[in-house]
Amino acid sequence: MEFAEGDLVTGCYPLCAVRILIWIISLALGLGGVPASAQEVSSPPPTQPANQVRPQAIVKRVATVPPTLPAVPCTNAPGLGPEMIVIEAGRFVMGSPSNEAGRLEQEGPQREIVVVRPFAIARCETTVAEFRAFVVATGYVTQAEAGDGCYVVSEAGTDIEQRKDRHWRDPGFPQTDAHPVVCVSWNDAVAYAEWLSRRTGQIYRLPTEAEWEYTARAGSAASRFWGDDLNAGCDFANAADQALKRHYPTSKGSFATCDDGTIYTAPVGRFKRNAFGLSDMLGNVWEWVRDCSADTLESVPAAGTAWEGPPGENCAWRVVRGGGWGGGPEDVRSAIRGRSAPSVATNSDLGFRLARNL
Ligand SMILES: [Ca+2]
Ligand SMILES: [Ca+2]
Repeated sequence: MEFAEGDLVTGCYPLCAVRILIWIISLALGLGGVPASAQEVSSPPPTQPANQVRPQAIVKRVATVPPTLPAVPCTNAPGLGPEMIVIEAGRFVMGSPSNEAGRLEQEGPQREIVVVRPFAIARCETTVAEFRAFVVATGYVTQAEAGDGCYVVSEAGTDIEQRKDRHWRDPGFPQTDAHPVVCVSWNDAVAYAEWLSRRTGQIYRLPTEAEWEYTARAGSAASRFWGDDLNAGCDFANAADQALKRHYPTSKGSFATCDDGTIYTAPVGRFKRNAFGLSDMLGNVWEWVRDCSADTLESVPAAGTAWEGPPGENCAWRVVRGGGWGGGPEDVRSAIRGRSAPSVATNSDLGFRLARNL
């Protein structure tokens, strides 16, 4: 799978449901992973201005050696901030080795990253209910609604199409309050984070790309937190699987041979968690991160902060991570890197989760 610089598409083995840019760069050798821990906790601030609400308390998590944890539904409370896990500072190897199956060249060269600052990250993807609370409170109109709509899967499941009548309220498949919000742009996600920050007095934001991969790996150097076998992933991630294949029998492309029971999005927290206790880091929906899109990992700051692009230039692309329900299971890996324009490339398998400063 190769796409020339400037092409807007694809990642889209089965359904072309995510429009990402693929770049071609040099290969790199593997370095191995360095596990780190998720730990302790902080609480909401001791004082709270009168016009702010108190966010949900952060849940204590302790690092575990087993690579996965049982599934636990998220208890995200709309308007109060998501359930979050504190991640301690630590180091890890970012990117994929040159022999990783499904690897894209922008996933290298592998870099040792030291995440200098502890932070908290949402245990689950942002839900429809949470996003609705923002819209109700502010009257916010997403860029898909204000513009030309969301990119969704065509009826045959063989292509994607932008439809003006598709947006986060109706992406073309059933979405309850517990499902991850989709069809939101990077700008929409940032607007949501800024609103929640104002409302709670905490600093909510998108995770940096390094923070995202650090927490997605949760100490694992394998391509996925459960190992390397995509066909063994149906307990851990909602990806393109046999349920999707049955629904779109004429669709070409690769599907996991297992059945995760979900055609489109799944309610957040339904699948087994990684060792840091996080749900759906891989699969379900792709997730926006803060960073401007760097062609290689060489540009990613070694301290785990965000790369904001070349000085003095506007950032034309923002990074998306983790794969989703409609993309190929090859994309459901800790190192996968896609990118999309921050304002227009909303998609029915693209959402986000928040991080929070401590
Ligand atoms: Ca699925
Ligand atoms: Ca995800």
